[in-house]
Amino acid sequence: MPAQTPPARAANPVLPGFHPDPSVCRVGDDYYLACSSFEYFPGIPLFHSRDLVHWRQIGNVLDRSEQLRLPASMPSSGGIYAPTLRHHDGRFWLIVTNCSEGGGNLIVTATDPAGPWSDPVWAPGVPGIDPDLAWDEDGTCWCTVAGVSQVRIDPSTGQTHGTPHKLWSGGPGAKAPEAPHLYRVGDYWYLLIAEGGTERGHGVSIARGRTPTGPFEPHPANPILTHRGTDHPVQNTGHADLVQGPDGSWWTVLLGVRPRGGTPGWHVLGRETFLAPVTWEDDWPVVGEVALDLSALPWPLTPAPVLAEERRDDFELSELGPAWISVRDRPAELCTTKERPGWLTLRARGGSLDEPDVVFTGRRQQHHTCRARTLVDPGQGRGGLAVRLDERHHYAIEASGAEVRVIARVGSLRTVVAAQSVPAGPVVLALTIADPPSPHGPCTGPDVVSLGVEGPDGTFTELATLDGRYLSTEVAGGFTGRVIGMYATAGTVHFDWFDYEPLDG
Ligand code: 6LW
Repeated sequence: MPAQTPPARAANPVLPGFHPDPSVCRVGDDYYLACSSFEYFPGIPLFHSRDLVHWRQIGNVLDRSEQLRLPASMPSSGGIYAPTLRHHDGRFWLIVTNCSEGGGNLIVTATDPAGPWSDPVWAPGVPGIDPDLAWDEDGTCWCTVAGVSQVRIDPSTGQTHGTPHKLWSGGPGAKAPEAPHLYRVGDYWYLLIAEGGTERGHGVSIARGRTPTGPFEPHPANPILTHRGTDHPVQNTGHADLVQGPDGSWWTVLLGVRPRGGTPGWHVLGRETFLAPVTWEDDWPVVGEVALDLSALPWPLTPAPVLAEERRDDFELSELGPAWISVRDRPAELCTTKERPGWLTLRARGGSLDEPDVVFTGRRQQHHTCRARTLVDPGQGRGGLAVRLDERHHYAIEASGAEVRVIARVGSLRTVVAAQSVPAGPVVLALTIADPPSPHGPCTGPDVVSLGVEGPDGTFTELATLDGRYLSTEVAGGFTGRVIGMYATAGTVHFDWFDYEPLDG
């Protein structure tokens, strides 16, 4: 099938799909951005841009097992939370929390953000999640964490000095003061935080002081950004990081979600990265609208062509591209393009999609409507194509021998929804995610997921269509979003190609 190359977007979200907790830094004309990755390996997708709108993934920060171990004991939505990415003294610094057994706060560095990144330096004295690094004028580095508290740190060793001290906890009684970032702008140090929790109450608040250690005076009208209680199509806005645009104007990256359907609204793509303008009044930042259209930015846009391999992977290369992510780990003996050239080989280790040790490799669902297909040769094994939110929430179409089956897992319920005989051998498995049928009402879900097989002439035979709400964060909980990919649950399963086609109009 020819690769689709739709025109470049100048739209928010600038990173659609499961790309939460953005942290951004500028080095000359270049921008770099990192996101959380939770239970997926490799961890922390890293993006480059020249215009803050068009981002290309140039790697993953934690792409070696020595850097990132995510044990089976770690639940989904554990793992890698909320990095801070900064450039200081000629190097990139990234601090992040690995919320899993044997984890903690860690710092990695690189001279080239595309990698390699260093092995982690652990910082056991850092007293919480969502760590930030900021250097003051004399080179002292301050690490500020959710809560909000702060400790002096030597980021090259992870050694903290002194006792952590409380800085500011947002508005009185505010839930979850977190995601702190500390900046020097003009005569003030600004402490930017998220508060209200990462759900509909999410918001951004700010305080300022004369030194990086405070005392901090809160903005009189906090939060400076929230969509709580509004009918804005972008909800849960919060977890922001500030940056200057190519023209010196100020901007923020932040996370938001796009709920769809009736009440209460379901978001299925995870928390996405948005861009919004910032102006300054009385030495306080004022966040402008989180607009869905960014075409009128005050600097030239530099759209990157959509690469064919972003839509379709023929598995011709010896390494998988950076957008492919696996659940918890990706040992070469279980996931490789080297065993059968031109194919992705997945070797099951026993676990099904219901288990933490499933062998699964996929990509984020980034469009509300889309189609994904793969040509699978199950051999003597069993494997297929799945939309995954976590172990307890996924839909799959699976091939084994001369049969394909659609399996739905929702919470504690797991059922084979449909089965059909097919000629033994390679078969094209397909799924389409579409708008829910009209008419819409208060109980209408966000979308529908159809799963089936494609014949040699391209005809799609649907085996089942399932309500997408059960693969939403509002149902499943957690911090991630849908990932669509291939898996093996028994034996060795080969995939000749995988394609992903956006259908959003
Ligand atoms: C993260 C926190 C948050 O640690 O969600 O929205 C948590 N903000 O800052 C998980 O991403």
